Amino acid sequence: MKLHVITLPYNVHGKGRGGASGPAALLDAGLLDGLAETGFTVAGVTDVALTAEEEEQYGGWNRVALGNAHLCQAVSGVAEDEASFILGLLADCNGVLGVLGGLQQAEDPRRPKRVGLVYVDAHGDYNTPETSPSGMLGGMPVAVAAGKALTNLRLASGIKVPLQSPDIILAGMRDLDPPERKMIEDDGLVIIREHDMIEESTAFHEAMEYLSDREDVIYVHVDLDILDPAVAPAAGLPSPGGLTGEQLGKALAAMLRYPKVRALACVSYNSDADRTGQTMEEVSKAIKMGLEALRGREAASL
Ligand SMILES: [Mn+2]
Repeated sequence: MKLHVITLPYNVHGKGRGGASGPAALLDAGLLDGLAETGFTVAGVTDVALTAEEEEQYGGWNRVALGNAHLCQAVSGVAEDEASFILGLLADCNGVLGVLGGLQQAEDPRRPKRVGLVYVDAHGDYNTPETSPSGMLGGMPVAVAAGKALTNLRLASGIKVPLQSPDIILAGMRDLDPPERKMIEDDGLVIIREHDMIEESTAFHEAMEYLSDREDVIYVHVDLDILDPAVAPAAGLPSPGGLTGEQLGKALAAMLRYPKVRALACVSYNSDADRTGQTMEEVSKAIKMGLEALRGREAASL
């Protein structure tokens, strides 16, 4: 299995701050060295970068679109190689758009692939500008991917065909805004609950099998605020409750055993706020445990 790492160190605030500090910090701490020891070939690391001209453009939301356009290019280039697996280390949840776009466009942009999304997050991120209580763009990307808002951002990110409700699984969410909850229910999104993830329940596997039957390729997106802030305080938008790094790693491994899963991204690790390094430890553990499953997958396909 050839592992390609793609980083996106930009958020609405610019480069390398807050969650955008996480990708480089994880790599600097030797995340990949650890992976190589477990038998992976790390085929390359691509750091998504805006051009000098783009860096000067104003507007955080605009920068998110520019970053996602580059991310889409990077992902589609790698995804063309069937033997590749993408590990994304992204500033925040808005990066879901560029990864989906890249997977959709891989090989032949004129014939978009059917892409399924497993969205692991304490939140639903299914707000639109009209429903959002906070107005934060980071609370909207799933709704954007589904074509419910911000069409230009979606198209800039390379998602030509919006995801349909059955293409989306929301996993582990524990903190929803009321209008968001209503929209999730109205649209009938598939939900994997936290205990289903921990226990790898029948509901968990039914949802993964359904997606595997339906899609060409599946992307597992992880907002690290799925972790319990008691064990990982420097991840995303902390919300009480959630998983340990070990529980997340085990759940990710169970997801990655499904062969259609071709990409995993972890987002919103705020290295700047991780003074003790405790969050880094939990995050690294989860990523390594998750990727372990790819080894079994490779053995099974021989
Ligand atoms: Mn999120």
